[in-house]
Amino acid sequence: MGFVSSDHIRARFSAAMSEMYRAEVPQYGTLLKLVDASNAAVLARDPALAEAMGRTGDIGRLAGERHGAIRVGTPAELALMRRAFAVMGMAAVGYYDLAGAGVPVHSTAFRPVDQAALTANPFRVFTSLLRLELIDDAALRAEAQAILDARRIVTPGALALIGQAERDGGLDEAAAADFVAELLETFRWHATATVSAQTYGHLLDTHRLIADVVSFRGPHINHLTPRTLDIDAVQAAMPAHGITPKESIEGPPRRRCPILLRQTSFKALDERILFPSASGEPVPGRHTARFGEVEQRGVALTPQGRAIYDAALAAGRLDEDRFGELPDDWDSLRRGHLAYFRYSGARIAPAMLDAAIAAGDVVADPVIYEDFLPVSAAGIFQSNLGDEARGAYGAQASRAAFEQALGTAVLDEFALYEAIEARSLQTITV
Ligand code: OOG
Ligand code: NI
Repeated sequence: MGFVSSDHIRARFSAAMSEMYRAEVPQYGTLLKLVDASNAAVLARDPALAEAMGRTGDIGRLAGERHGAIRVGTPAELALMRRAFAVMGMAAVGYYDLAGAGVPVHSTAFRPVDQAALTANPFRVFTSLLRLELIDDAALRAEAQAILDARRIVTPGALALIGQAERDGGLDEAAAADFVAELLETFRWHATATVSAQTYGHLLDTHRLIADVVSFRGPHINHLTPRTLDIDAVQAAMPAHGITPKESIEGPPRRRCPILLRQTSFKALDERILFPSASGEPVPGRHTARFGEVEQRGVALTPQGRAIYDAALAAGRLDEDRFGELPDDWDSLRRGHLAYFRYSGARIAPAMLDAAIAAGDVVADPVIYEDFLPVSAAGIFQSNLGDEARGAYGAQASRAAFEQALGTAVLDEFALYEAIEARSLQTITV
């Protein structure tokens, strides 16, 4: 039948999205160049890092590595995105509740899960579902619901190809190319709103994010984020390239041994849009939604390591040197079971692991964190929605409702990292 791999479709799709967004938001193209140059500089001055990234295969994925973000309006749209991403080998990992941070959404990340797929292309999409139930005004809530229920966010062609892939178990080269082209339409920017200027105004007054999700044909990609090896350097270089970053970097401080995820973004563009009107003459308006972001990824922490990070974050102690108990050297992180590692090298008896590492017979490389951080995500949302967009949502996390909308449970990120570490251990033990 000649199916192409889901890795191949994902890589094509990621590249097509990048090309489209470069045309839509030129500052994104500038940022890509900046990141490429800074990554080359880091690898040139740090041969040990270059060697380690060569060993794990991480170096090959770096140039094409990025994440995007979309916001969907209904459970049916979320379920449809799950099916579309599944064609590209991407599954929903993790649950992020942002209502507590004043943003009326909950989210997951669609991403590849096993090590081979991640090495091939780790493209991820942070996907948020609007929580319409958090809109107080019943009439507006009903209007938004009706608008969302009436729209179709994927083309008939994409829908047919999703069905074909599900039925046949894959797509051949020609069908994969069609699928990528058709699915791209879902995420393209449309400067014409689907609602009147008046309805847009009401939605905007309720929450900027609600206006962004409800007023357009579908979930336009709102940013794409390349991966840098030195986010401080990129943040410092942005103004000289005409890009104004948000004031501070989200996530952990700079360390010798990077952990989790550090991110910074530049402000959303103020864009001209058109509203339909009863007279047939479009009404001009403006909308801010699309922005840029850059991130640095570090080691994935175990539940114990993550608990230390979360406690430091909650206590506002992130900037303290080494924030307490989370050591800043790879061996202590590994021996303390605070972070995940991938092992390679000679075959040894399990009890000899530490000795073999000390002798240089076995190498432990950090497992890269492939997910997101809820507090950082809230900070990224807020910096682009404006601080006035902070709602007061008492509602608790609603993971069960999210999973019901998705049509499946989200995968547990810790179990995935654990499996990557365990599989690598198997390859070196006798
Ligand atoms: C998503 C914001 C979260 C990240 O990198 O944490 C995010 C959005 O604005 O839709 O992309
Ligand atoms: Ni992002």
